[in-house]
Amino acid sequence: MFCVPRLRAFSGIQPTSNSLHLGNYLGALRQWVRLQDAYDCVYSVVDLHALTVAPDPAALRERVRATAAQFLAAGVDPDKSVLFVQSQVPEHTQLTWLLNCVTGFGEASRMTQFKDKSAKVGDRGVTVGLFDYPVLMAADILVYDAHVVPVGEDQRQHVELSRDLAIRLNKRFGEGTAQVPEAVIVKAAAKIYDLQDPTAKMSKTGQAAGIIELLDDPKTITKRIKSAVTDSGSQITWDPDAKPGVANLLAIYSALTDRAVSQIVSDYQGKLYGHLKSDLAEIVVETLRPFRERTAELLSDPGLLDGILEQGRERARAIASGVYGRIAGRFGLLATR
Ligand code: AQP
Repeated sequence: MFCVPRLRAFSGIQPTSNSLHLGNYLGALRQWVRLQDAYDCVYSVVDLHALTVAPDPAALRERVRATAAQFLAAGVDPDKSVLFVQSQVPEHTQLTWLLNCVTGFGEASRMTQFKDKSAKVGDRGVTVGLFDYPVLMAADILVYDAHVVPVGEDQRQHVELSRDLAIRLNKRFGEGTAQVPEAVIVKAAAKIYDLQDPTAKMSKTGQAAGIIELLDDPKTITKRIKSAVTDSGSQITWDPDAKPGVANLLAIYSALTDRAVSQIVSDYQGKLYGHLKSDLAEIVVETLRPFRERTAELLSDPGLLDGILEQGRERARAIASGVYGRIAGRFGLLATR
């Protein structure tokens, strides 16, 4: 009997806040959990990426552990998936240098997230690290020979760059140098928007009132949803262009209940925005209640969390060192042993 090897998935989330938000959950984390039965999954707290926004060191240490606990609470299973902290696997930065040397400056300059983020921090805060972020992300993916990368829409361009670089390596150094990855983006939850500005994506570094944090208490969640910006008129209809606020609430509702938007719209015929908001608040609160409790449990047992991350580090290194050695060898670098 033939045993078909499973494909590999890689993804990561930055520890840039104490709590992840609903966009991270619906756009990424929930897909991660669903992929675990079909793929060999490698998931990372990408702390090196978080350095691009100059975090306070004590806060960063705490957030790395809090982010890992939230991965587990969402359902990442360390017996099935590799869960580790990026900076503990040095091959990520080693491969970044090799990739820097095949990435065009113009190519890196076209990354829209760099343009958005650098506009936010202004000239004095823009670092080479922020500019190089997509190349580090390409190294994260290629160093595991990942076939698929489950992410939200905002990361599509970065995964495209990873593909381009893998194809380039294969052309330059021969087929089999790098695995060409593909983004996995679930359309319905690909982009969750800010509750106060439904034209901007919900982001950890956005205004508090526009975000639903996964660790928020029920009162805060209810307040945020009830004060979400809705649009003129009172009819509940799906019209992302004319009614982006209502469309965002409907998208969240649909993603959390696995019901089609059209069904939800028809249930709310003749009802007001207030009804939709109250029901959605309850759905979000009840979905997140067990998540919040499990995260607190995990954070109260540091030994357990450290053990999981240590085991993940060893498993991640076992893969990354082999792949890095292969790619570095094709570049002409001498083997380290
Ligand atoms: N609003 C969103 N809707 C859907 N998916 C989203 N993701 C982020 N925001 C949304 C997905 O979550 C994963 C982790 O993202 P990240 O934290 O590593 O970086 P990010 O995309 O820059 O997320 P944030 O929240 O905006 O962080 P900050 O404010 O720190 O930059 C990715 O798969 C992303 O697509």
